[in-house]
Amino acid sequence: MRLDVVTIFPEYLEPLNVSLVGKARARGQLDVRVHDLREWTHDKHNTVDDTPYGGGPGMVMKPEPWGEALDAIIESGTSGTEDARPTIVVPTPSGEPFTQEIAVELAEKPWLVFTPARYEGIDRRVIEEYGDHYDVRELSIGDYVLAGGEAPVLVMVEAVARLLPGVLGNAESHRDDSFAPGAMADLLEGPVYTKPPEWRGRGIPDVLLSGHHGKIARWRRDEAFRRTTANRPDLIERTDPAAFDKKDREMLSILGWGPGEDGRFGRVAPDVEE
Ligand code: 6GU
Repeated sequence: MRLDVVTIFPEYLEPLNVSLVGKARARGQLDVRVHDLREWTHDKHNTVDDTPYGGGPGMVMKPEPWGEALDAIIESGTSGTEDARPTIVVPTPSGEPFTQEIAVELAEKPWLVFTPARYEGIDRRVIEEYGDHYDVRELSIGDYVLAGGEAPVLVMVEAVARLLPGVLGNAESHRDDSFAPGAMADLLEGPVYTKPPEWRGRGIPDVLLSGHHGKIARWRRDEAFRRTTANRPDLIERTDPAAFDKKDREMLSILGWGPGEDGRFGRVAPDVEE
């Protein structure tokens, strides 16, 4: 997969040299190119922003440098044939929420171009212009406001890169990811433990030492229900109740959850402490 990032802070993307993404690059599984937007300015001060039409606070990123940058990068991707078209990812707090499902979709693309902006964002005409010719995805990483899209790019690239074949080492490892699409239910993963068996007087749950794989799997699922009901009740509420077996329903009942009028599960008793 090829990844291009256009930014006025190339050094902000240094973490792409580290850890999982850095190793994928070193192995040739990822071709990452970080570009300085100011290379496509022509004035003495390398201006990338200007005041907003209509007034108001802050500055808006000018369309011309983005247009020249994107044209040059797209042109560098060979002939302009159908499959040489990148997907353009525009990080913005006004975008569609970035989810595991979108990470899976993006991981199937051969080429992503990220356009992290500073200030109040990029002149709308840039998104419209490239949206007419390319797949443009405006994505937000959550309900809070950051000073720029660079940190969101790091987030999205890591979420996508770990899904690429051969990057994580163990293909099985994705299957149980919380939020894995098509999972039986969207459950958060429960607690994990390793050696030593006792630390500061704290042991580990006996079942994990039992060697009984069936009981261990059941315990893990029960713990997943504990965590999910406590931290993300919305994930249980939106799950098709057909995904819950008899043992799931028993656990949910212990946690104070049961089916409502429509069969979907909701809290029917006061919250149970973790
Ligand atoms: Cl993608 N950008 C900025 N600036 N803030 C955000 C965001 C993106 N997602 C959540 N907050």
